[in-house]
Amino acid sequence: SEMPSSAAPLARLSSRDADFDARLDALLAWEGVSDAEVQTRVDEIIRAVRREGDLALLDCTRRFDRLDVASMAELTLEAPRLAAAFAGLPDEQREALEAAAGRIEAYHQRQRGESWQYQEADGTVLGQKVTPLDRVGVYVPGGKAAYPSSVLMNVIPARVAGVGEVVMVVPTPDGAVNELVLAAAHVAGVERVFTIGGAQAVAALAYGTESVPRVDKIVGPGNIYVATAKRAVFGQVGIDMIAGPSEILVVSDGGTDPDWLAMDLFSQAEHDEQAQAILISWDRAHLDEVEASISRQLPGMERRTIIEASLGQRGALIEVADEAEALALVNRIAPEHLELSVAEPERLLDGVRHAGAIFMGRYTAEVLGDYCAGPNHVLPTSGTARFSSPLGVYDFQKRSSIIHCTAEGANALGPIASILARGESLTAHARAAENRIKR
Ligand code: HSO
Ligand code: ZN
Repeated sequence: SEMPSSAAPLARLSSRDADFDARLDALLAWEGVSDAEVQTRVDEIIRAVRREGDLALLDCTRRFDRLDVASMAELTLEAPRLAAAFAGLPDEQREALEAAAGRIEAYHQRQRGESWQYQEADGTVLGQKVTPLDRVGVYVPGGKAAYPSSVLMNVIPARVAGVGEVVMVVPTPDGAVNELVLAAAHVAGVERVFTIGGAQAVAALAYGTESVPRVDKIVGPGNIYVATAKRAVFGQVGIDMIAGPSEILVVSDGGTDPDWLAMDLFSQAEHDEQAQAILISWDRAHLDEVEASISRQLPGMERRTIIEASLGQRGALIEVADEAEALALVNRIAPEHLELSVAEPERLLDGVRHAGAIFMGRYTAEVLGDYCAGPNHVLPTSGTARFSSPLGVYDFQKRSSIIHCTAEGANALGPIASILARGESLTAHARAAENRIKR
């Protein structure tokens, strides 16, 4: 059947509609990636990499990336090659990358967790020692979803945490290298890049091969093979969260230019067909204006087909009764990005409990946070802002607890430990504690 060109570009909902809850739930529904067939293939690839190391990597790269090389040396890029990629960029791109990296670093410096200690009355010193991970692997997708900005966002917090070595993997299908990605790796301080991808790259980072060093944590987005492989190696190494499609939720009081809001919605929608862009307002005439602006601006967009699919499947303009209802909806959706496009965003902020990143006021377009404001753009999606946080320095640090008992401290704690140990029938525990009780 043919779609009339005047068809609404996205759904209109009102909180007064009888079927509002059901429609909203349908709109928000997102099934995480899991596919039995992909799982099987990923398990095979992981097994091959564990067994054959570099040979398996070369074989997978030949099969999946159509890139036939004789050794891993040809798939390894060292610091001078990354520096050359940076040097080869136009001035304006070099300056923009450095400006963004500077702001991102300054913001993340404030996230550094510090070690601490305190003393109990019995003289025992207790503390927490913070240490960075030794080595981290950053996955960067190839092809159309290769974002240099994501290189900065994944690598800089690791560097600020003090991670010893950051290695990057990025597939180069048919040998096509993305110079901007390599330049961003240089700016962010990546030591080495391997031009491998997919489940094989994840397996190599998790277990190590002759040429790829084993890392302690793997971060960065990827397709279903990469996500499935990350889940499979979790436990062997740490992983970051597994991101769903990108989302934006805008709350507008009606005072922001509808053309600005339409473009803010487009800016998330253009990421991919599954991306979600939603606008909430209590001003119906304003929603009409935004809808008209969307229809007017859409035909001129380069990524029109993607935006159209995204808005058509998962986008919505939602009318609510008032500010309080808007806030309740925000917390129910727990969006990745929240734009408070209102006159007094500070007043609404108090009521926001669940959101990955909050963009305050009419001038704070999400795009500024995506690239250069300073905070991280790797954020919890699909409602996971209920329980998780933006990628940060804390994701690359771990904590060890410190206990230092004096003789007096051991004497005070000994009886307590002994009683609890005997309650668990663990007599060696009990006697180890009792040995240190003064007679
Ligand atoms: N909006 C994306 C990040 C990004 N935008 C990268 C442009 N490039 C995260 O949801
Ligand atoms: Zn974006």
